[in-house]
Amino acid sequence: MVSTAVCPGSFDPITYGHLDIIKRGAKVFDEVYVCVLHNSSKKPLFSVEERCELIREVTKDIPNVTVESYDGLLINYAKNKKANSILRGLRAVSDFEYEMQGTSMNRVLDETIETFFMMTNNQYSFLSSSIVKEVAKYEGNISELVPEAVEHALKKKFK
Ligand code: COD
Repeated sequence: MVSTAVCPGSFDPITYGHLDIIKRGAKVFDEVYVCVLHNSSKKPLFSVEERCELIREVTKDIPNVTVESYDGLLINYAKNKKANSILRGLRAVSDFEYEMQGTSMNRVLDETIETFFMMTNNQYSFLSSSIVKEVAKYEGNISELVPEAVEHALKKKFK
């Protein structure tokens, strides 16, 4: 059986923390669909198309990764792709409650799709898209936090 995972998120924008999870996921699963979805509690800086383009750019060397967006429920996207897994990253205890709620909801919607969590790489445990945007806004150095293409895109946004 082919193992197919969806790696969902807002990715506004993608950081080295996200990229680390995607790269490690691509070693574990046969196929990984990175999907940009709407998080109703967030107001994005980048459009869905911009976010997808940036993810495509920084994952272009990983052959089993496909980047798409979906306007709807994550679980429906996963079913459309015949994915048997959802892959999420965990940074700290603070992530746990949110992940627990989302995972339980998704299981109610479809109990056949399992959610897997990968612990963050220690190096990126503090890293979030929000913190990157804040540092970029005030012209701080973000070169250690995001790939070059994302750094350029952020600089352009805040010019
Ligand atoms: N290290 C490791 N992992 C990280 C790091 C880091 N430094 N930074 C982020 N991550 C992980 C996050 O823990 C998460 O697993 C993933 O990367 C994506 O993170 P974000 O912040 O870009 O994405 P979220 O959490 O906003 O994504 C939420 C969804 C958009 C997936 C969710 O809202 C959703 O499923 N929306 C569609 C509607 C739906 O189906 N709702 C019902 C289910 S909740």
